[in-house]
Amino acid sequence: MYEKFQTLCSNASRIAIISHTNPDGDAIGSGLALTRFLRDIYPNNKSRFFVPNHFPQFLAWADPEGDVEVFKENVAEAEAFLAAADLIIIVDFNQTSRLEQMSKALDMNLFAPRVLIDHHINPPQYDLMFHSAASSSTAFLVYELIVSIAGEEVINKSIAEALYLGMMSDTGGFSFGNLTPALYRTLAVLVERGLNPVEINRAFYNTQSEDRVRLMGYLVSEKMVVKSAKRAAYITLDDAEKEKYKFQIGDSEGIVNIPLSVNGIDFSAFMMQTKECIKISLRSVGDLDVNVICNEHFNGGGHRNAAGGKFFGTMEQAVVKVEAVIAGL
Ligand SMILES: [Mn+2]
Repeated sequence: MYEKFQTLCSNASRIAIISHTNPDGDAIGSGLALTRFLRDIYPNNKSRFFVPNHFPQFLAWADPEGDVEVFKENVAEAEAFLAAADLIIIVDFNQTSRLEQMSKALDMNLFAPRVLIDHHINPPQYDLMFHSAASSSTAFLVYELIVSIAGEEVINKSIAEALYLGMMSDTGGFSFGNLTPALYRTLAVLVERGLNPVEINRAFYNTQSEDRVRLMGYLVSEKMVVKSAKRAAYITLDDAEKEKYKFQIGDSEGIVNIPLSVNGIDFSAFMMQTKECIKISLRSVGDLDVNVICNEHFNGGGHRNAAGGKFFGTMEQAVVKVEAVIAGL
């Protein structure tokens, strides 16, 4: 499998690495790590990393060289590269429906082999797949791929930082998910290769806007509804509140996890009004499968303990629906 990946990469002159809409820390981290690695070992190939729309401001520090290309900001140029790419590597998602307009550009390219590196469940078939739903992040799968091909020595500080970003953000700072011995061994290697976790933790957690911190305080104090008897809680956020706190893309990141910090709560829902729908995020602790709940009720899915979906209707209707789900827990 690793040999086939090497053959595909060395035969390709234009490699497109792509990740999903509303890119999170794992999308940006795994994509950047792979892009930096491919540029280092195949310097004669053109490797470029595209995401459909902008990543949140609190991740800006992760891309000092501007290696993440935002499709929406330069559609013609991105389309031209994607259409003519001779290898497409898909990281941290597996349904091209998550690409919005970028999927059209991809559909134009019928000849490039497609490689998947991902940890989301139920992937369709790709030409080559590095897939494990048991992996805590896509960055961990990228790490395994890099080390299998080129060894630990090829990991420099900037690759180590990108890998760490993906691993730490998908596990809530190594507090949930599949925290395996192999993951902790990997962290040791990343530190050996130049990573300073303190620097990255500070950049990740302590670079929020004042409005965002105030929004979190408001949501916790005024908007969190706790159903102790059902060990459940939820938070809602509507357009007027988003405007009041100058909501930016990425500001909703992590809000759904807040209710889980209440003793005795192991199901959390976050509902956010958007132009299209009410976006639903669900989290759980233990055996409660929110992927199934999202599939059944909210046109979505994800993982057992973290999933998302959409509700088409008003916020009031969404709340009624979520309360009904909670009542049935
Ligand atoms: Mn991920």
